[in-house]
Amino acid sequence: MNKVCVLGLGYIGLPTASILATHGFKVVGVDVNEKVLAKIRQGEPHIREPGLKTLVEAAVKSGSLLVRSQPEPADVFIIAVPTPVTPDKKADLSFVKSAAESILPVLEAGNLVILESTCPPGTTKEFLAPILAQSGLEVGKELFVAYCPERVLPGKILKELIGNDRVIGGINRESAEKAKELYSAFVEGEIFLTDATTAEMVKLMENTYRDVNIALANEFALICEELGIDVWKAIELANRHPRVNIHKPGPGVGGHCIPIDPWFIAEKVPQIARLIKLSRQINDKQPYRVFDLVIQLTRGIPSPKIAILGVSYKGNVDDTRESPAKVLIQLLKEHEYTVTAHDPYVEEFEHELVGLEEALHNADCAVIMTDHDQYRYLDPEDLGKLMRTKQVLDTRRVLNAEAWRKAGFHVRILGNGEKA
Ligand code: SAJ
Repeated sequence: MNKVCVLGLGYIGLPTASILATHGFKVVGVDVNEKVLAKIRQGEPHIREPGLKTLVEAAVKSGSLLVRSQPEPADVFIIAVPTPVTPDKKADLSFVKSAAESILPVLEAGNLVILESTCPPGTTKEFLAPILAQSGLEVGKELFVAYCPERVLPGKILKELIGNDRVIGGINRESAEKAKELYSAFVEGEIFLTDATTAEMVKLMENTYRDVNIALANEFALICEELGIDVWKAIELANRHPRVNIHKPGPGVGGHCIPIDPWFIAEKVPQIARLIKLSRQINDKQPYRVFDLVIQLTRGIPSPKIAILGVSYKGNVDDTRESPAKVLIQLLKEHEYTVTAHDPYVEEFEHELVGLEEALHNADCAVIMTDHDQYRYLDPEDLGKLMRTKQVLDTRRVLNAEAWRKAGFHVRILGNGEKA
């Protein structure tokens, strides 16, 4: 195994291609987006991720990472393309299909094809393998096929690509063994072998566990508000139990994984996956809950202006996919609120982004939607002077509420029903 062709140079494909290229492999990265290719050719990643620029630069400069718009013959093909969810909550496998079809002309006996994209259980066996069989090669004997989910956390991708344990599901044992050989070149975590459908399910279970846990936290938040207590304190105390790990409530669940992956299980077994679907509904409702709180806080204020702080889906990343802030901004605009938005990480967004001071100028309520570290250290004295009404709604509990209250703010924290 010398040459690896990585299809899809996004959040997973690009870091994986660069790591392989700096671990002794000749790597050809393939993407359909010419702009992405042009940037990478200059050693510039098109996504922001700690450490990635240095790595891509090194990989490109050394000549070990080349980028192309079409696949080339290689020993291993890694498919890392997006698998979005359709409006009726089914996996859209069209990118997997076109990536698989694009390698048909260059596949050779002895090749290994690895799917990394998140997929409904059964995809590798029932969807990918039949496409690859069109090459004329016998899958499992002449052509090895495995599913190896990525499990890395945006913001820590490079560290986790190397350090995390990996699960590899082969279409047969030989396929899994071959894939293990590849990942062993850079993975320092343990590698576990299983069958392809189990590996697909493992990936979906990890993210579904998190979604259901967050839904429970969000439900606890509503209950605690009703009971006049603080959910954050209650969760902290409950989590002192050695076998309890309740996640955090918040304004909703975003990103390209957790709000989507549970649907890939539900589409296969809609009658059985009741808790999974209910949790999705609970989490999707959270931005509406935040909207209700904004209405309460601005009641009686003529033409209220709301400043949204943070539009990415979570702290310290620039990714706005499925971000709860999008839903909230849309709702506010539909109800004729004046809205300004600020985010220190995000460069491109569907609504205009402005500087922090401009966002807060004359605002009647600041809404913290993302737990960027920078927001923890905001100075309420300074910011209060900019605002028309000193109110802040903290949906992530990042502020020092006492300091803000001292500066004259009315502070509302999602999930805290205590009378301030
Ligand atoms: N969130 C909460 N409360 C919490 C934790 C998260 O409301 O207690 C929200 C976040 O603010 C965010 C969303 O959930 O909007 C998802 O964030 P995340 O940090 O939980 O997850 P992702 O989407 O950045 O990455 C997840 C990870 N999965 C797990 O931790 C099980 C990552 O390891 C996966 O590789 C990734 O999904 C993926 O690609 O599938």
